This record gives sequence, structure tokens and C-alpha cells, in this order.
Amino acid sequence: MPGVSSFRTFLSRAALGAPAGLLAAFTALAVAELVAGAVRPAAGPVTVVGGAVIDRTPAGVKDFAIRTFGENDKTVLQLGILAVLALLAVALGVFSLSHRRAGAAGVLLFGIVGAAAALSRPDSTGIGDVLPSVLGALAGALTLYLLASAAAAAQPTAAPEETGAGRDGWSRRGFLAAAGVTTVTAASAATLGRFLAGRHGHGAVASRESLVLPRAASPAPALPAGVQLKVPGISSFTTPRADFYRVDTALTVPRVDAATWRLRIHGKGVIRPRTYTLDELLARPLIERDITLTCVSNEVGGPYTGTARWLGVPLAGLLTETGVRPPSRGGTADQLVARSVDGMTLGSPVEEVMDGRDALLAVGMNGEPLPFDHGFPVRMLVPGLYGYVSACKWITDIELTTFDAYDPYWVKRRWARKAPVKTQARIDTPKPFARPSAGTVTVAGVAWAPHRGVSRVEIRVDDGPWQDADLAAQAGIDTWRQWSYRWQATPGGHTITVRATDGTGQAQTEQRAPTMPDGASGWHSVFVTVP
Ligand SMILES: Nc1nc2c(c(=O)[nH]1)N[C@H]1C(S)=C(S)[C@@H](COP(=O)(O)O)O[C@H]1N2
Ligand SMILES: [Mo]
Repeated sequence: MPGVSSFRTFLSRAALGAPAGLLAAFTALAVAELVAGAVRPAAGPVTVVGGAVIDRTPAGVKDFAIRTFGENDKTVLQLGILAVLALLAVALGVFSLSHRRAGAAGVLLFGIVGAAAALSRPDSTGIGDVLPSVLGALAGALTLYLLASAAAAAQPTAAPEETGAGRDGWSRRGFLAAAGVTTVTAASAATLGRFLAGRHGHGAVASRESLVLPRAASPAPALPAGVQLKVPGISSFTTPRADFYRVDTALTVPRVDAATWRLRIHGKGVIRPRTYTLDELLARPLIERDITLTCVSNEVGGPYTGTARWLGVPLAGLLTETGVRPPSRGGTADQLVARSVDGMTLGSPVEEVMDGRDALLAVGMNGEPLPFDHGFPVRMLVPGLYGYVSACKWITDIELTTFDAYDPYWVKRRWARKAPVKTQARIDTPKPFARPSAGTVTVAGVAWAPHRGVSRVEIRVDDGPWQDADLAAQAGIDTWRQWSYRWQATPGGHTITVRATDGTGQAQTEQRAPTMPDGASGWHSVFVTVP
């Protein structure tokens, strides 16, 4: 029965080839992480391939990933890469039982892919970045070759008389021993790599812990009593650090040492180009402001918006000192391109940055140095503009240029060149599909129209008339504003809809628009059932 026996052969090949392939892949990754830990953690193969995938992912898919996986999007991506790698490793392992050399060469191909990805990263520091992928692949190729040899010796051949029980038993033990040694060695390499990678950020962590923020020359105006409504379920006016959304392309959060950090300002119309240290920035008069930051990927009713008390250097003053003038006063540059240590580029309009609003190089967030996640040691913020055109984290370079001459990262990916934040209102409570009891139900939430302020919020239940919500105090035009509405809930299913009007009197549009290319629009509504 050739069918059955070839199926058996296939099974026994898979039983040896699959672990051989997986162990080779594990060894390759472990050695790569060890080398990356010693050289540069951000040059590890999973990180660089993941980064390359992120940069090449179409905007729609990226938006879908942010929507579906939220802040776990990067974990999902890395697990996806590992899953694809595992499948390929199994196939390569089985293949290498009969083609040892070709199998090992196959592993080296992965090394080339990793090395190419490492060199293509915008934050690549040079040829050394290929080392993790190349050395990892060499270790993986060698492992696969040796395991495939051990497996070949352990494999029952077609002619049973040639494989005496004794020899077969010995070979299987040989393969198991080789596999065991490989596992232990690779696991040790991976652990050591993790340890070394952790030590890499030590200087940065220490520099953040020892940073004492100066007092603001211009402190934030005291929050008016009543900016915070006492309604259970409403977002807090100041978003605590742990709840502040995070959106960026960084697979490993850059840990920048404040002592060696520099910010360079240069480009078109810059008469006196300059490089600043952090101490030089901190020696300037700082201002402190409550500012709401919003992501262009935020869906109607979505979570990617937050308000913090930011401390920072006024950016317009710094630009003026270097000789920059806004286009309306004869300046030649209309775009400011901020570049981060990880190679991200964000472009802001010079006119808005210098029009008197509190555009900041922020160093503090809610009374502490910026968290690493949010851009330590310095990030940019421009009230009124979406994060992707204004809020560069881990900033290290500001170049004055024109919108005609240069498209930054997100614009290359078809997002709009200019993107003021659209007026939005969000119902925080009740939650969608809640079952509140009949009687008085407090509907409440936040509304934002950064740099225009919120002048009115209205609520509509089902197809009823629009009713004015009660507005909480307005802290300033750059922050969101809370609102609440006492609804007399009657049994049945109801749709509650909210809309806001900004400080200029412009009502929020009902027109639904997707997040791409310049931010979602439309009214937020929730459906609830009153039992
Ligand atoms: N270096 C860097 N800065 C960045 C980004 C990024 O990917 N890299 N993302 C931007 C986007 S799209 C937004 S919405 C804000 C989010 O800031 P947060 O993560 O502190 O909330 O950061 C901006 N700054
Ligand atoms: Mo964003």
C-alpha cells in the first residue's frame, strides 16, 4: 500500500523536520536579539521587519489595525510576523531533511531580508545594523544543518532491515539531545539579549529620573471651578498619564538620553541656524498650558483624544530668534518639518505655529517629565492641529521648508497636508447598548474644537427636537469641554445623538466622513434600551 507508507514517511519527516525548522528559527531569532541587545535593540530583525511592514502598509489597512486592535496593534503585528516565520520554518525544516545545504541557504535568505529591512529604516545608524540579522541567520543556518543531519540519521528508511532497533533508538536520542542542547542555548541567548537590551535604556531612564522641571514663567491659568462634572462615567477633564492614548509607529519606544539629546533648527529662511541642548531649552521662560490633543485616526465617538497640562518652550519665540518669519510677514518657508530620533517626519504650517497660539516644545506632561511613550525628552504640540501634523515625539530636528518642496511621512501615505482638528462631541455615558432604568438618566460627555473652543452642545433623543445640554465651565479654547443632559428616559429602545458648535458659531457637520484623509466627521450617537 504505497499510499499509506508514503503518508507514514511524510508524518515521520514532519515529526523531525518541523521541530528542526522551528528550533533553527528560534536560534536565529535568539542570536539576533542577543546581538541586537549588545549593539542596538532597535536593529533586531522583528523590530526592523515590523517597522518596514508598518511603513509599507496602506493607510486604510493601518487605520483598520488601529481601529480593530487599538493600542495592541503593534503586538498583533509582531505576533503575525512570528506566526508567518513559524510556518516558513516548519516548511524549511521538512525540506531540509532531504536538502540540507539548500535548507541552510534558505535560512540565510531570511537574514538578507532582515539586513535589508534594517538598512532601510530611517533611524538606521549604518552597516552595523545588519549584524543582528546576519549573525542570527548564520546561527540559524548552522542549527538547521546540524539538526537535519541528526534527523536524517534518526529517520526510518524505506528498507526496515537496514535500521536495526538499536541504531534507530540511538539516532533518535541523538536528535533529541541535539534539539535539547539547541533549545537551552537559544533560550539563554534570548534571555541575555533581553537583559542587554534593558540595560541600553539605562542612561535615558536615569536622565529622566534626575530631571527636575523648572517652574513655568507663565503657569497654566487655574482651572475654573466646574470644568469637571461629577457624573460617573464621564472622561476626566485632565487625562491621567495611564489613560492618555498613544499613537505612533515605534515598535520599540525610543529611549533618549536627555544628556546627549540635541535639537537642531535649520532650513529655508533660518538666518541663524542653531542646535540646542535640553538645559538650554529649560533655561528659557517656560509656559504651562492645558491642551487637548487628538489623533486624525479617531473615529466619531472614538478614544484617541486626551487633555493634559503641558509644560514647554514657546516654539514661535525660538523660531523668531533664528530669523524665521511666518509667510504673512514675508517668510519664505510655509512648512515646518519636525523629525524624530526614529526618523518620523511631521509637517506643520509655519503660519499657524507663529500666529500667537501656544505652539510648544513640551518637556512636561501633567507635572512630570514627558513619559518615554509620549516623547521624552521633548515633543512638539500645536493647539488646534491633529497630532500627525504637529505633535512630533522624540523630536530632534526642525527644518523650515515649503509644502511644495517636501511631503512628510503621513502625507506620503495620502493623509492631508494640512489638518485642523474637526469639531466633535462624544457621549461618554450611557455606553452603547446600556440598559438604564426609566426616569432621569444623565447623558454626559466631552466636546472639542481645539483652538476655537466649544460654545454649545445639543442632544436629540430619537427623532425629537434638539435640546441644549448643560455646559461645564470652559477652561480655554484649546481644551475640550464637558457637558451633561438630564434625560427623562421612557421604556423602549432609544438613540441619543449629540452635536457641538464651536466658539466661532460654526455647528458640527452631520456629514459622515472617514478618518482618511483629514479626520472623521459626523454626529456621535448611542443606542440604549430602557427596560
Ligand atoms: N516620532 C513620532 N511622533 C509622533 C507620531 C509618531 O508615529 N512618531 N505619531 C503622531 C500622531 S499620529 C499622534 S496622534 C500623536 C499622539 O501622541 P501621543 O502618543 O502622545 O498621544 O503623536 C504624533 N507624534
Ligand atoms: Mo494621529
